Amino acid sequence: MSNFPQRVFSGVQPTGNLHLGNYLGAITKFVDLQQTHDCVFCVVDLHAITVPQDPKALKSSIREVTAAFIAAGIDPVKHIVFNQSQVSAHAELAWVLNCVARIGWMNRMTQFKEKAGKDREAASVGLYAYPVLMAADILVYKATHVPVGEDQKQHLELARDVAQKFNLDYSESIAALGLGETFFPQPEPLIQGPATRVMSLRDGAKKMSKSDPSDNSRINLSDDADTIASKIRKAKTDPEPLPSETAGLAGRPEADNLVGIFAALQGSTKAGVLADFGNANFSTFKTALVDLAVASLGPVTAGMKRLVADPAHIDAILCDGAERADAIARKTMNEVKDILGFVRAKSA
Ligand code: AQP
Repeated sequence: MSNFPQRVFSGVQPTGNLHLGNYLGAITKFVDLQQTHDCVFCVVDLHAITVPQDPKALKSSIREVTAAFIAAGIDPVKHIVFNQSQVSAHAELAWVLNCVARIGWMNRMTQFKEKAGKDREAASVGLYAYPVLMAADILVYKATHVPVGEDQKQHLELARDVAQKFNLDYSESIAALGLGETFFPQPEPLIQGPATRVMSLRDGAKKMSKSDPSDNSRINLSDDADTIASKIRKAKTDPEPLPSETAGLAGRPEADNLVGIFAALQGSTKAGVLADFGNANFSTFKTALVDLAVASLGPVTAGMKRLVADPAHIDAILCDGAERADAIARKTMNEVKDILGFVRAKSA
């Protein structure tokens, strides 16, 4: 692991309605990590088509996610920002890794069960194979660190298993080619902070999600100040005032969620928030949360709006990022082909 240069990879699906969970669980972490790491951030459009997409909406979602990255503070010049379908090595490596991953491992993936629902037979093969594509996304850059929300933890574990099995299955070939003791690193999930799993504003037991039919369940990055205020005011709570210590949040999922959101937006901790708001009633707390959310998200929303108004500029950023990503991914893919024993043109 330590032999690999540190590199961050992560992705966001362009499936519409980017929300506060995506922002706090992933995008703000990306922004912080670019100070210390070499980063690759991807708009994972190949993942998006595992469920039906309207082509026009998909295209604008790809640009919108890119705009969100940049408006939040990601630097596409120092780091790499691109959309997955422009770098064919993702799909190529995913096929190879499909032949490494075991069906038993895939059958344990809880997100497939949730997303496929009752009619599993009708789900796409792509939805089933999604975690292997995610492993390929990470491993094609030999990424060592992957900032994600808690919902992606199991997929990260699968990526680690796939990397390990590839290294083991092909250890002789890897050594014979002088490609080191292990070819792929064991990518580490980075799941930290008070908002690794932001919950629905309508139900503290459900994850805030793009696909929730209730728009009031989430704060979208495209919401204006009035909409944010109205959604927070309507957010489900319980009748008790806030506790003054975190232990008092146990068994109070809605209170826990709102305190976690506040802490993440403020860059503090739940304990810090409760030190200020312990014994406060929800109406006082929600007023402060509205102010904080509007002040934090307002500039991001405005920046996104500005950026999406110039699609040619966004497309140029994505094309430049894809070229730089391709140079890294192509090298890995060529090495993988050599490891497997495929014949290839040496100039490729
Ligand atoms: N509620 C959440 N809290 C914290 N982090 C979250 N993430 C998603 N929801 C939350 C993190 O955001 C990143 C991008 O997610 P994604 O777009 O790739 O896919 P997702 O996890 O499937 O997002 P949704 O909103 O939940 O979409 P649907 O409704 O389609 O299932 C990831 O790092 C994810 O962990």
